[in-house]
Amino acid sequence: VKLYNYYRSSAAYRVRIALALKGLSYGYIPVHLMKGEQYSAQYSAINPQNLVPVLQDDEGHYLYQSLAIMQYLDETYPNPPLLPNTPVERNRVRSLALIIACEIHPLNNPRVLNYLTGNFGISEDQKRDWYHHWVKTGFSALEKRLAGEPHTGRFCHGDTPGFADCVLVPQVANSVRFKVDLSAFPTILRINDECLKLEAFQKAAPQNQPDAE
Ligand SMILES: N[C@@H](CCC(=O)N[C@@H](CS)C(=O)NCC(=O)O)C(=O)O
Repeated sequence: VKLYNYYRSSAAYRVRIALALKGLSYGYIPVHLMKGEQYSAQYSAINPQNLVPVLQDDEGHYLYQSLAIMQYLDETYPNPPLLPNTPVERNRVRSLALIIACEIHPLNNPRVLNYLTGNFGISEDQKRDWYHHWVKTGFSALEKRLAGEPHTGRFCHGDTPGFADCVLVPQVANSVRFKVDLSAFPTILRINDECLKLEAFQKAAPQNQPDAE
């Protein structure tokens, strides 16, 4: 199994956490996003979307999109499970993850930020405001749900780490890097702290990757 990866990519970080929670080892193939390696002919042939992560399984299949890769891992290596048992609970966990993966992360991707600065001439301050705005909008809803729903435990769903935690921790890390004030989101911060106590999350952290700068 090989993971096309970049240490600071939060989408790749999700998959690294899932792999670590499952206890799976993998080959790390760095794709330097800041140097534009995602646009090389070789990588474009692997992923026409020019994004990381891509997972290559032990039979050579390429697997795309971090949440779909996590789902694949859960189906292929069911223990420990990343998702709960009932359809209602599974919807809860997936919908928490999708608040980040669909409503925050795509708006704050480097290619989106570069398009705003490059094509519309917005300043670095405006870019920062844009980034902060979408994190705060998404995190406000996520915080309300996590703080108010009875299934929230030590982690996003109960007392074992799972699918939503794999997505929450990388978004918190990114938001801290972009200096977003997260003090209005105590439940998110508490769960993030709980996750970071675990070896799987530490192993997957950006600073512990071979291409970390
Ligand atoms: N929806 C995709 C998003 C992947 C994605 O946006 N990856 C970012 C890094 S976090 C990337 O490769 N960006 C390259 C770029 O912006 O040029 C997923 O979940 O896998």
